[in-house]
Amino acid sequence: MTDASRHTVPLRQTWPDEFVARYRAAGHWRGETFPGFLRERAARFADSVAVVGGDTRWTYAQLGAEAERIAAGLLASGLAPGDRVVVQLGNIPEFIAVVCALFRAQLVPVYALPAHRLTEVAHFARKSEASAYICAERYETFDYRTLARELQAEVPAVRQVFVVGDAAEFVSIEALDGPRDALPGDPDPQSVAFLQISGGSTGLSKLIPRTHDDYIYSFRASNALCGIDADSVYMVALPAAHNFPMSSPGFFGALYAGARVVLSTGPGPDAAFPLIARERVTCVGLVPPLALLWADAAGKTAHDLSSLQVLQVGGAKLVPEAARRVVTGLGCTLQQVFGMAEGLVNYTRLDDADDLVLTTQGRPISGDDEVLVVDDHGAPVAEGEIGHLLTRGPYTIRGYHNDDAANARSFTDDGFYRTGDMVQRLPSGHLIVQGRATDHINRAGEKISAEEIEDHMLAHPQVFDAAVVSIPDEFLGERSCAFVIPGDTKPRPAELKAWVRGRGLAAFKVPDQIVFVDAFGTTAVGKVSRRELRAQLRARFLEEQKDAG
Ligand code: OOB
Repeated sequence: MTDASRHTVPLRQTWPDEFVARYRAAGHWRGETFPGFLRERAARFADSVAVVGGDTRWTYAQLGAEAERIAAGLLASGLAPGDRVVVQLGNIPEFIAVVCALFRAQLVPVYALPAHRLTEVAHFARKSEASAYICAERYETFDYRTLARELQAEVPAVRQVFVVGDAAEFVSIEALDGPRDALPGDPDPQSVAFLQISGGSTGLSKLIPRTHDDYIYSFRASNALCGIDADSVYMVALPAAHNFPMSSPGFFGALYAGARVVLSTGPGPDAAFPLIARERVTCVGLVPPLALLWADAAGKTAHDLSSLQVLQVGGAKLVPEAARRVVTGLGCTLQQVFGMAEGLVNYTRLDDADDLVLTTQGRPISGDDEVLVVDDHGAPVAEGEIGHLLTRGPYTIRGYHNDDAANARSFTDDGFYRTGDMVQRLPSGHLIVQGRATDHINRAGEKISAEEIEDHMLAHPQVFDAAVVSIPDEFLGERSCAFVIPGDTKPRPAELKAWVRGRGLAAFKVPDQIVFVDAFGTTAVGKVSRRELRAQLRARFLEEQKDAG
């Protein structure tokens, strides 16, 4: 069956012809594809260790064979090239094998994080028109087979479920097999390889179609900037489905280089340090709160961390003082990473002067990354002033999947992506992130849309109105606080938190704090936007705290 007949919305990510020509001529887009490069590495690095996780240790040849078996099995079980498959797996080797298999079969992964629950997973499945769901029997004590049943009840188009581990009534990934000659050839390098999930600054997460050419460029170029080669050992400590540990340089960068990927099931020192010592890990990416935790624990641990060369920190702002603590605590090279699943990634360079590394979030990967810093009306700000960051380039999308409203909002007429971030640009091109223009909470790198959580809270019968804002938090960077005007009877905070969780959402979206207020008390004349309202509530709250403290 062709893609067109199974799906109402085709997968597409296109750049105007002149940009395609430019990115090709510059050597950014080389016509490489995921199945193409993975097959080549399986042969070239056959006996090198590719993936380590739990009790598993796969060489490149073994990873390649696993991917072929699973790919053939998925097609034999009725999936067809072009079908979209929601993948929700934790940091286990099977995650990598499954994703490589999907590429091999020209099936399109849609990445969910392990923390996502029914509401989110169902949204991804609907929006992508997914035909299948792949999960693990269990990860961090949660049984995903239960979620699979609920998902199929809610989105019947998800006809098949494949499970790593005990599959119950579903199909076991371990048992999959099929004829290798049914596997397709290599895809068009400009076709969409997968759908990544956006941080979701307004409402629900959007789906981000990334092409083979553009994504491979992003991690090939990242390898050079992060010092990754065949001798590197790259650790995935953050959730592997996130863009940062996937491609900046991530496990794909590592596999591209013939390096070793080590999966840590937990991001904390307890799980990661013994693995670093055992596998001689050279590079790892963390969010700021974890980096601080690691820096603190490094001074007390008996594990040998001397192999660590580069510690990358990104996903949320690392303030200079925290950066200093990280450098002192871990004694390796710090690299700040400011990226987004939509594309643009900035790195401090490994040989940048200390003050740039400590105080900036780096500069773009590519000479062809166009960066504009503009005022509220879209006019460029003066050099060094703070403004909105807009960008377009060889690995930044031109549009979301199946979302006209978001596309109208998030892209300019000439194809720049409105990142929502407020930045300052130094003459060297380095960017300092100074905040953002959109109302989301960046909770230790997890992005939470204020609007999405307000919607769920408003559905509670005893909530008259709710506004969710970010509050600075010493450990998380930001935490979420919901201001609630109760209805006739005031619910207990714990009840409201349980309510949000009960709506089938990731636990990180449950408000950290709930503050009841009688009214939002907007003194401004006339209609106040939600954005202004949130800003007022946040300001008043912080003021009151200052007075109290
Ligand atoms: C990464 O990707 P997303 O899609 O989860 O979130 C993107 C947003 C950015 O627009 C920015 O608001 C924030 O996360 N952010 C940072 C930051 N890195 C990301 N804010 C301040 N300082 C930083 N270093 O988070 C992501 C994707 C690829 C690589 C690294 C991070």
